[in-house]
Amino acid sequence: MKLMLVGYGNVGKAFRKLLHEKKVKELENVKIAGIVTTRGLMLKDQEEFVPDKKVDVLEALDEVQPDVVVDMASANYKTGEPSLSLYLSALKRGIHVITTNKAPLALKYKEIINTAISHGSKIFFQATVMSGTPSINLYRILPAMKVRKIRGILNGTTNYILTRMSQGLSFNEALKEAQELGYAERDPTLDINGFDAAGKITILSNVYFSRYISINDVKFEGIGNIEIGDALKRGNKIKLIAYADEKETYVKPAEITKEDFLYNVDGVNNALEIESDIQKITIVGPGAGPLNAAYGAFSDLILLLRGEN
Ligand code: 80F
Repeated sequence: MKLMLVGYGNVGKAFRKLLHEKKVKELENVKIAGIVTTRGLMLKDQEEFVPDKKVDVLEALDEVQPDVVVDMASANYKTGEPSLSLYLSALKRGIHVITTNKAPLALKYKEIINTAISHGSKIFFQATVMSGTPSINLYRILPAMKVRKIRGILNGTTNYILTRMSQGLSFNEALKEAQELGYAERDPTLDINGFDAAGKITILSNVYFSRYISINDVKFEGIGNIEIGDALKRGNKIKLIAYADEKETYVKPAEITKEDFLYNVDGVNNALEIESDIQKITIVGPGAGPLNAAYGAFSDLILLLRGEN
């Protein structure tokens, strides 16, 4: 089975490493046949990226003819391109797609899913929400549950910044740390202004409520001018909260009291609270980080090879 990796930054490199280091039986016949970035296509599987051809992602698809595309390229929330065209083209040819890139799904979820269904191909996207902490893939194992609402912390960078600010760092110092740790988007304003969390709650709404909304339907605020001092004096914390039910979807900062389970979700951790007709489920784990995001895609690859839908 041939893989084509798209994007070879923090997450792409961690994914390649996992693929080589984890000795998993399902992966015995899997190989990387190409890696494509803005710099071109490399047809070898080696750590140092040295492009063999100056082609874009669609040309690379023709050149490599993979069985699976693993998209770990930066998010383009304006158009979703070039990843959006890549997914549609791949899925139409029966090539499966695994992605950590939220933008195409946050913009054109319905089109992508319907293309996959009508061509018998699959798209897996656990890493787009909470990285390697199951959120999308959690839904697979909750059959027939009627979800009423979901609420959580879905951006690692902003939660890390808010936590470090409560420990005395300035906003800029905390952001710098988050960037050094590989949590932030290439353009960190996507984290700070709430866009990344809005993309994630859009994807979750589509999965958990079959709503087929786009990020353009979601109201969001970020933490750009956040003041946390007063909340801290009251013994509370500010968190960037994402919320969705069957009618409403939003992201905004909120003051959280000690009684709320989200109060103790600090640093790069993210959390999701799912309320349903059967029970309430909460899940907490790292929401960002190169290894964590790569693991989301890696676990998807194994599920795909096991024949999961
Ligand atoms: P990084 O900027 O390191 O690498 C991006 C790569 O994409 C580069 O190799 C670049 O050349 C390539 N690329 C960009 N445009 C391209 C194009 N048109 N054609 C081909 N290649 C192109 O980015 P990361 O950190 O490696 O992230 C990669 C993707 O994973 C992005 O879509 C992220 O949104 C996504 N992701 C990253 C996470 C992380 O922790 C986490 C999950 C998904 O919660 C948070 O704080 C979030 N900021 C992170 S969530 N790094």
